[in-house]
Amino acid sequence: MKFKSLMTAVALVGTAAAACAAHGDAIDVQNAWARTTVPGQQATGAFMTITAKDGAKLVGATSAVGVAQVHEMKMENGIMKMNEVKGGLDLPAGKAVELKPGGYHVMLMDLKAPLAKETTVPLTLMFKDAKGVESKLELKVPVAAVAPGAAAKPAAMDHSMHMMPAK
Ligand SMILES: [Cu+2]
Repeated sequence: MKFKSLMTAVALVGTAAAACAAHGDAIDVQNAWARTTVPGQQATGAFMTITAKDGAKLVGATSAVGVAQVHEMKMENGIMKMNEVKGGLDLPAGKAVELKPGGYHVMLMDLKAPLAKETTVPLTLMFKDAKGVESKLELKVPVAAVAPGAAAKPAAMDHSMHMMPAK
């Protein structure tokens, strides 16, 4: 798959937020983080807030650490389930779309090694704009046990959910 390099940006989350804005990038990613894993754990989630200035769809993701998929988590018949978002996650123009535990997330599966805290994982997000033009955004996502800035809370429930990726 070939992407236009026009909108490609390497954003080191946090430090590069201002630089992104300065370049007038159409897509802004804030507060990205990926959840730590323990040895033997095959899957985890990456979370962030994405704003597409002119609207776009998040159509996919790739990562060197394993298989990446855009997932949606929701209740079905009283059971929390997650599925790949088919056709892309809609990012309405100018609206911050939150990917967070219990909702949309980027699933990282078939992990080659545990994700340790205070490391980063490379993550490439693929977008398609209203005209169908594809672009990608390369991120270095910090690994953390809980959402940065969020109050510490038990993560056991989220972990159990992530043990069952829908294939
Ligand atoms: Cu998932």
